[in-house]
Amino acid sequence: MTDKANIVVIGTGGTIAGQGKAASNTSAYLCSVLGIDDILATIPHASLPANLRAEQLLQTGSENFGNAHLLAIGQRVSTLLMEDDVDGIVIAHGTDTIEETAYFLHLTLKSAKPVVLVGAMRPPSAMSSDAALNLYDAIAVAAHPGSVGMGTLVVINDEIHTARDVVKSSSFKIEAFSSPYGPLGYVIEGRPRYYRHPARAHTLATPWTVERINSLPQVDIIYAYGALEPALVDALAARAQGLIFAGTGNGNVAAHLIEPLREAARRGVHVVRASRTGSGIVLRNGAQPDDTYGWLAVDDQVPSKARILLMLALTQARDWPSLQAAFERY
Ligand code: DAS
Repeated sequence: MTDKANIVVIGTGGTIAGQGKAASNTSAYLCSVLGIDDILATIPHASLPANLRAEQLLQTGSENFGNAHLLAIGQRVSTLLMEDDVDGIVIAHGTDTIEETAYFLHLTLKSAKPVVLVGAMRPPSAMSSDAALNLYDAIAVAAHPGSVGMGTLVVINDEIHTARDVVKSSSFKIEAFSSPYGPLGYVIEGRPRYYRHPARAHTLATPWTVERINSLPQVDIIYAYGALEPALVDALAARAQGLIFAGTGNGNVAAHLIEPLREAARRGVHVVRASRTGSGIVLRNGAQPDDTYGWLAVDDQVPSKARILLMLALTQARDWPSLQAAFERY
């Protein structure tokens, strides 16, 4: 027996499990090659405040993750969190869609125990790889009492981010992740320091429980540009239950796309006005009369995570006031 926290570290692939031919390969390398035991062997266990148990759940780049992957990760994490001798979970994950998996878990896990996602921008084989330090920090955060009740966290580049806000905003830099309102805290010398709490409802305070979700509805994202043709909107509206329209600026919709999107809404497709800018608010009835057109407005969420939220909201509600309330509450 020790007084260290018991942390399960789950491997799913990504750059943190990658390998290049040479130490100079910081961008050209194979992803998802190393097993979670190999990655854990690169960090000093003795100085960690945790007993570790490793588990390889997946071994693939996160760009391949569909809804079934989200559900598989969520259900496994949820099962582990119910074990009395598990105090927290770390998930080593590809960075491309880490924010989507993290937000899904943030909204559907029913536990206050810490769940921390971690990735790396350079594989362990590269010079100045961030893999080992990020993993070490993530375990330290999962083992820290201050992380209890914070929802799902993403730890990378010395920073602790809430799953709700964090986005990948660079394709190659070590400082690839940012939150529009800043991180919740930092990790220094393996010690987490918190400065803020997540303001929006998560985990125990949401109506969604991952074990009760068998499948997720089809929600697609449309990226706006001036020459976007109505045929693309029509094609997606024919198959989707929800459409996130990543409009220009503050959720603007080109004049020739208004009628196709109104028609989609008339046919029961839930259309959400969002922004392709990557940050900021899209205000209901601001740039467009959403009440008149039967559309929803995203508040401040980015399109990729608005998709996660709308899928979950649609598992329980179809009326626009409930769906709009979800964007303002979570
Ligand atoms: N292949 C990408 C992924 O798995 C890259 C990465 O992990 O950074 O998301």
